[in-house]
Amino acid sequence: MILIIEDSKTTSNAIKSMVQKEMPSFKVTVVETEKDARDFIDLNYKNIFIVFADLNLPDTVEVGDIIDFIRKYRLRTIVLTSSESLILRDKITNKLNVIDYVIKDNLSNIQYVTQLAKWIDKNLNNSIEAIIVGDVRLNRKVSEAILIILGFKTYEATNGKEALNIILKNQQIGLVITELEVSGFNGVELTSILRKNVSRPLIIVGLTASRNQLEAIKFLKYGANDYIQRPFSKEEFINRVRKDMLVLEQTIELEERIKTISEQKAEIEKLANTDSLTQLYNRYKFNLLFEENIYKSTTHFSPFTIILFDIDRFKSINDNFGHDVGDYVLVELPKIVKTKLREEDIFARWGGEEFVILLPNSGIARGVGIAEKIRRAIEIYEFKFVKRITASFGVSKFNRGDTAEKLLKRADSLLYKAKQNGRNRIEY
Ligand code: GH3
Ligand code: MG
Ligand code: MG
Repeated sequence: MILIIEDSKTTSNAIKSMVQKEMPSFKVTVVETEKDARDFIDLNYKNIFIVFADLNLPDTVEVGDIIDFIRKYRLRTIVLTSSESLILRDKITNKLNVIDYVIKDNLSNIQYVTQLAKWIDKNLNNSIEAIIVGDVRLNRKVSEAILIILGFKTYEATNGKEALNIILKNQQIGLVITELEVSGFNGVELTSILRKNVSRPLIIVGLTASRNQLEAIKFLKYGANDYIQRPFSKEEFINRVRKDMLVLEQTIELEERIKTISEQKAEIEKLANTDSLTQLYNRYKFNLLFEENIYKSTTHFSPFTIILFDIDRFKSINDNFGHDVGDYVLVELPKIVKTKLREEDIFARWGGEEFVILLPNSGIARGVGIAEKIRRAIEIYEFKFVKRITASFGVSKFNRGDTAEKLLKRADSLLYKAKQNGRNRIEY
C-alpha cells in the first residue's frame, strides 16, 4: 500500500493518479491530518510500502514531527514541500528514512519520485543484493542506510579479500560499493580481481574522499562503472547508483536475449543438418562434411574411404509389416551400425533405406573391414516383427582428383554390383 499524507486535494490527486498509473498493483490511501496519519500508520504500518508526507498539515505543531513519527516505523518516505529551501532540504533529506522530497504541483517532480518508488519496488522484488567495502564503519553505515531504503539487501566487508569471498559466495550480489582505499587490497586491485573472477554482470562503484583524479580514473580503467566523490549528498548517491544499476539491468537483459538467440540458432542448425526419422546427419550435412574431407585429404595427403549401403528388399518389409515397422527398422539399424564406428566417422542417411559412412584417415582395408563388421552385425541382429534383414555395400577410397560426385558414383556402382551378385555382400 502507498500512503499519501496531504491536506491539499489538488496535490494528493496529482500524486495518486501518477502512482496508480505507474504502480497499478498498489492500493493508495490518502489522509489529510497528522492525527489521521498517526492512527492509520499505527494500524497498517506492516502493509505500507512508501509514504508521501506533507510537512504542513492543519494540525501540525512542529514541522518535521510527522517525519520523526514515520521514522519510528522505518517506513520509506518522500517529503512533499512547497519550497526548495536548502535548509529545509538538508534538514529533511538527512533523516534516515527519507528518500527524497517533491516540490508540490510540479508534475515532472512527482513523476520522478514515482519512478524512484517503482525502482525500489523492483529492487525488493528482484532481491538484488549489494556489498559495501571499506575500513571505516561509519562510512559503511551511511552507504548501507541509503542502500536499504533503496530496496537492496546489504553485506559489509572491511577488506578486499573478505569482499571477494562474499561476492563469490552470493550470486545475488549485483552491486559493489567500495572505498578506493581499503586494507588488504585497494579498490583498484579489488576491481580488477573481481573482473577476472566474476563472470556475471556486476556493478562496481567507488567512493573516495581523495581529490586524486588519477587514482579515480585508474579505477574506471580497471573496470569500475562509476565513482562518487566525498562529500556526497544522498540525492547524488541515489541517482548515481540508480543510473549505474540501469546498466546492470540492461546487461542482464541483453545477455538473456543473446542466449535465446544462440539457442534458437543451434536448434535451427540441428534441424537443418539432421534427418528427422533417424536423427542421423542428412544428405545436406553429409555433403558439407564430404567436401571438407576432400579438401583436407588433398592438402594433408590423408586418405579417406566411403561406404554406401542399402537395406535389401526393404520394400517387402513395408509391404508385409506396414510402413511403421519399416520406420522402426530404419531407426533401429543405425544403432547397430554406430557400435562399429569411431567418434570421428561420419554417418548419414543418404535417402530412403540407403546410408553413407565416411571414414576419415582410412584406406580401403579399413573401409572393407568396417563394412564387413556392419554387414555381419546386421545379418545376425534380431529385429522385432521382421526378424532378420540384410544389407548390401559398396566401398570406395578417395583418389586424388576425385570430386564428391565421382567418388559417390563409384560407390553406387559397387553397391549396384553387390545387389546384382546376390545381396548381403560387399563390393570394393
Ligand atoms: P533392393 O534390395 O534392391 O534395395 O530392394 P528394395 O525393396 O530395398 O529397394 P526399393 O528401392 O525397390 O524400395 C525401397 C523402399 O523403401 C521404397 C520406399 O517406399 C521405402 N522407403 C523409403 N523411405 C522410407 C521411409 O522413410 N520409411 C519407410 N517405411 N519406407 C521407406
Ligand atoms: Mg533397398
Ligand atoms: Mg534403395
